[in-house]
Amino acid sequence: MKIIGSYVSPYVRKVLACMALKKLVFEIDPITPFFGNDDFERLSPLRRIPVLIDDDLTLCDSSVICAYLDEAYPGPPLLPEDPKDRARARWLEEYADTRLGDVFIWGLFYQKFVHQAVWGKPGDAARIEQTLAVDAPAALDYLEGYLPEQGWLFGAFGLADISVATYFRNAFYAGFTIDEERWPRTAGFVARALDHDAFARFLPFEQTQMRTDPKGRRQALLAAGAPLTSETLGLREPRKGIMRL
Ligand SMILES: N[C@@H](CCC(=O)N[C@@H](CS)C(=O)NCC(=O)O)C(=O)O
Repeated sequence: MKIIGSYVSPYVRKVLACMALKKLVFEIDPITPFFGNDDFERLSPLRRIPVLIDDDLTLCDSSVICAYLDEAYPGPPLLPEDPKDRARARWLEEYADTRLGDVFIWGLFYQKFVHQAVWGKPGDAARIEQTLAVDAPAALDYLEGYLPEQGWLFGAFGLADISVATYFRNAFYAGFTIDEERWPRTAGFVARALDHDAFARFLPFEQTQMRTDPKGRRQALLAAGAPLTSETLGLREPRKGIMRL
């Protein structure tokens, strides 16, 4: 199996954590979506990561990919068994991918980090302010009512836990901290989840990816032991995405 997408993307991290739970072996082309070439665009018409290639199947979208992995491969199920809990888990996945993605990735990580790194210009300061003052606290208020004080959302560690936690790694990269007095459950849950081996095992590759520039990145990742594909769909210059930019 092949994954296309950077270790630092929360959506890629979500898929990799699910693959780790299922003990699936894969190769990865860890490109940032803005640097994808024409072949990348043929595989991912929205120019987004992650993409999964499994033999003759090419899939986009982390939720579609995780659902496929759960149905096609043995190992621990990613969703709980009870239909109501399954529905709750799917809702949390959707809430995380849509709202936490918007707040912490587009409102914060992208503005504070990616914008400068990819386009050479600072991000939108007003959007960062709105995120920190209004959007992030509202999201944390919502999560605080949902997340467990101990353990995981639905018994075993699974897709819902992964989906919520993954956005916070990027939020932390962008300097965000969770106020433990105001949101104790969320702070505890996120720390526990990001510590889980399904996330922790990829951290060295994330850190390597973050501290190297695109030119030396593949070499550095190979040296760190990342299972890279032999070919890359990456370009040297970025292209505008089609969804938002
Ligand atoms: N719904 C998609 C969202 C994926 C997504 O937005 N990925 C970001 C990277 S973190 C991306 O590729 N952005 C490029 C763009 O939107 O132009 C999923 O769950 O996979």
